Parts: sequence; structure tokens; C-alpha cells
Amino acid sequence: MTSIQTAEVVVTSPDRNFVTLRLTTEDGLVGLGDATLNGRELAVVAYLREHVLPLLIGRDAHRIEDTWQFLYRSAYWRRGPVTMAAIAAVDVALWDLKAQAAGMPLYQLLGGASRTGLLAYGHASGRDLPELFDSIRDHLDQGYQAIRVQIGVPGLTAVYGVAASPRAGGGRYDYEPAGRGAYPAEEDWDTRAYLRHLPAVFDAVRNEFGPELPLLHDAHHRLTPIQAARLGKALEPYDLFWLEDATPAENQQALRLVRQHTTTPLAIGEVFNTIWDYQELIREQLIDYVRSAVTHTGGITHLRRILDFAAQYQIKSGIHGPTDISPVGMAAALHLGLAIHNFGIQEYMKHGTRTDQVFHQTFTFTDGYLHPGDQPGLGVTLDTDQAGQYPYEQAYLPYNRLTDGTIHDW
Ligand code: KDG
Ligand code: MG
Repeated sequence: MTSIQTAEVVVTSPDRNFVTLRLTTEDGLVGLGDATLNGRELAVVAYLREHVLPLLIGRDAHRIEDTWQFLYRSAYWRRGPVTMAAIAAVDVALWDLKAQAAGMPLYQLLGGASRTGLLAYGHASGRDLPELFDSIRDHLDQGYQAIRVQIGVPGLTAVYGVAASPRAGGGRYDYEPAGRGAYPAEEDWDTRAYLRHLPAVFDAVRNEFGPELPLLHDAHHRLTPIQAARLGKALEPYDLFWLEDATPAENQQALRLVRQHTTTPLAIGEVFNTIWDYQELIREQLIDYVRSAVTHTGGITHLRRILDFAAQYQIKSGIHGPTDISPVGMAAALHLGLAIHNFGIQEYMKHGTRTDQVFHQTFTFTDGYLHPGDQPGLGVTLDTDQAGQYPYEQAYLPYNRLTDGTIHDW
């Protein structure tokens, strides 16, 4: 038995807010877990500080499964993003500790490498086609070999996922201070305008960049099932790697209709947090990729369970990895992705330089492929002095209104 000696939550905001769990054991090891829930960060901090950390002191750090079940079942109140992000942070910190104690990179404890590297996709965007093309070229220059394409819609002032100032950052939308401040930013939306515009955009991108480049698109839950079916069908000639979050995610049956009408591969799940959210989607093979984050889905223990279930139905991973996943959460995704058989693709946006000074990482991105590195554990350390220099800043995700003022899904 190796008991947990200290448990603390570190909140830091180098380029955006991050919540990190830091566990130490009696033999002096430090394990990290990501608990960042974008726009609701302090809810997870309170859940951990008030209800979870006191339970961890003195527990055996090596009993990962038992601790997971204890936190999940003993709370009585199950599931939900706050609970599952808190459990995820504990789970990942324990895996980090166990792998350090074993003197191995974490992926070795998960079964060892199933591949040499993880194909990553980056986020290109532009308000119009020339900006989008520049952004795609910028991503190709950085080495990306798969690209998510988001574009402004004529008549709309701001579209989520589309960079407002494309020349800075290569057209990368930051998901960062999307709305630092006391109130969420409001964006506008018109589904018919979007559906008219998007096929022509993919036609232009294919003409410019050729047939081979894997292209992805995120519809951010904005469509009804019949609209999603129509979009998937219209995009078939452009051979998308996936269409993501075509409909609001909580209605699993909605995907049946979409699936009946299109062969465009479907990805879903970044807002899901348990295996139950995927039950029908996986069993009925209504999707092709699981989008959950390690950070929001109960950690490595639970996401592995979902992905093993998915593997029986030829469904692959597409683990969530925008900048609101901290380097700790990203490293966890990379170890898991390297080990499982049904890896699909990994989302990857580089963090800002201040974030890299707070979190020292050993994972690498070379020629479009990620690798978690071979340091014992996760391979990420937290510089607590640096972290202390960036206090929490209130920030909200933006929200959406239709042109008549109705609040819409996003
Ligand atoms: O916190 C919300 C973002 O992580 C999310 O909107 C980003 O859709 C996203 C994606 O696919 O990365
Ligand atoms: Mg998404």
C-alpha cells in the first residue's frame, strides 16, 4: 500500500483557465489530473475541494478501479459533467502515480503501444474562402496532415469556431477567452444560410487542396435530424473524415434518421460524460467516432471502457482535444490513444506559450503525428510557482441567437 499524502487543486489562467488536481504519495511522487470544465471551472473546484479531496488522504494510491467505483457509487448522485470531471482528475492522477511508480510511460500500463504515433487534426478557419485557404496552408506548414474546416456564413457577424482575426495564430480559433468577462458573448445563427453555404466551401477546398487531405467539420449541435441528414448527404462528394455534433447530443435516437440518409461518417460526444450516453449510439452503430475527452468522461478508466465497447462495433476514438483540455488532459488522451486498438484520430490545438511555461510536457508533434513520450507516468509536470502568477479569470463560452432573437443550440 502506498498512501496518498496530500491532495490539492491548482487553478491557473496562463492563456485560459485550467483546473489541475495534484496528488502526492508517501514515497514522494506527484500525480496530476486535469479537471478543467470550460466556463464552469469553479464548480469542479468546489466539488473536488469540498467533497472529494478529504476522502483521498490515506487511501491506497494503487487502487485505481476501487477509487473510481467508490467516487462514482458512493456519491449517490451519478453522472454529469461536474462529477465526471472531478472523478476523471482523480483517476488520471492515480494512473500518473502508478506509472511513475512502475518507472514506465503510462501507455505501457494500458497494454503498450499499438502504433508508432497518433494522427492529429488541427483547426483551420476563416471568415471567407481566402482566409480559410491561408489558415489551411498555415496548418499544413506546421505539419498537420488532417484539418478541421470552419468558415463564416454570409450575413452572420460571428460564427463559433471561426477566428475573428485570422492573420494572428494562423486562423486558429482559440476557445480561450471566448468571453473573458462577466457575461457570455452573443453570436448569431441562421441554419438555412449555413446549409446553403457549406457544400460550396468544401467543393472549393477540395479543388484547391486535392482529394487526399482528410477534412473534418463541426456542426456544433445546431441542426435538426433532417437538416443534419441533408448536410451529410450534400457533403458526401467531398469525402469528409467526419461530420461532428450534427444534432444536439442528448437525443440518441435522432442519429437514426441522420444515419439512414447519409454515408458521411459521424462523430459525437464531446459533451457526453458516461458510457450510458453512448449506449444506443454504439449498439446500433449510429456513429463512427467517440468524441469524449478523458477530462470530462471519468478519466482513463471510464473512457477506456467506452472505447472497448465501441471497438466491438468498429467505432473508433476521436478524443476531444481543444485548448480547454489542459496539457495534462492531452497527455492522458495520448497515452490512451497509443495503447488502444481502435484509435481513429486525435484533435490537437497547440497551447499558448504561457501555458507551456506552467505545464512542462514531453509529448511531441512531428509531421502531423503526436506521441506521448517515454517519461515515467504522464510525462507532464506542473510548475506551481508559474501557475501562481496567473489567477483565475471569469470566462464564459459564447451563446447563440437566431436572427429573430430566439436562443439556439450551439
Ligand atoms: O469547451 C467547448 C469547446 O471545447 C468545444 O466547443 C470545442 O467543439 C469543440 C471541438 O470540437 O473541439
Ligand atoms: Mg466539437
